[in-house]
Amino acid sequence: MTVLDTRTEVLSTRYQQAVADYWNKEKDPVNLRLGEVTGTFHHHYGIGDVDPSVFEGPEDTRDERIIREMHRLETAQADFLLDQLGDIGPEDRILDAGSGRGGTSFLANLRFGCHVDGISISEKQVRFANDQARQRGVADKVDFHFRNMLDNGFPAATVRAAWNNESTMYVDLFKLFEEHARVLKPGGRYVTITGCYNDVHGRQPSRAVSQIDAHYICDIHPRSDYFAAMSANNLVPISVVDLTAATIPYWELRAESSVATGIEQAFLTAYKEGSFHYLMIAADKV
Ligand code: GPP
Ligand code: MG
Repeated sequence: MTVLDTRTEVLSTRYQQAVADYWNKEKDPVNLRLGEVTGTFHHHYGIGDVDPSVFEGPEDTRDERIIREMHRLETAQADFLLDQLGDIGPEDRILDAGSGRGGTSFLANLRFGCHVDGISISEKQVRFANDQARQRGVADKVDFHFRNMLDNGFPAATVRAAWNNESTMYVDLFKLFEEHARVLKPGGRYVTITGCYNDVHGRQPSRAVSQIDAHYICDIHPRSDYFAAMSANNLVPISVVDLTAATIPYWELRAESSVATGIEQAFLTAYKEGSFHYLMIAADKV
């Protein structure tokens, strides 16, 4: 099969190709410089309070301290997601849908010692993450694939836990949860951390949420869609945590950092006006 055939097979619409192009080109310091702090590259935001000592000390290393702190808060977010996965043993297989440069997958393998499969529609991210797996000496346990999360190719009922760490806003949730429900074992756990818009604010996204959509070419879902799509696919929520207040300090720090990308004020406006939440939802497959 040629590379072109593979690409057409994985990316079934022009929209998906455009999203893949975005992530194939992306090399923002906000992701690469933070990743270089510990060698674990994240594609999600942070949670928790900012340590005020980053604002003290010599001026010439202030930026470096802020970068380290942002990375610490992003790692705390991934740790919080992994806390929700339940009992995972070394023999289990778990699935990272929308795995980016691999950060959450590597932390999962470190914590549980189990096999982790990551999938991404960006060939470049898959290559980067597989290079990382080799450098870390875990290529036999952590494996990244150029695949579509709506058609992930794994056998039915083989996965103990699956998650989306800020990647559900690119896909139809009903199709996504149907595919997760197919591969999860009975009693398996699904977890997402996501930005979703507040149904109480109105039936359409706010201006600030629309700006976030335009920035990442994504389509942020209303909160209600998550529960409707889970319910339609035998995924029963067990825990919901509103992380909005916990992520605001990260965005305030990011807004004044040297690696701000220009989307910071839209996130701060959306969170503070209540049109948008940062939510963790965990569900069991029944
Ligand atoms: C990935 O993080 C971000 C997204 C997939 C965008 C949508 C997320 C929402 C919660 C709405 P990233 O670390 O690649 O983004 P950035 O480059 O801005 O840090
Ligand atoms: Mg980032």
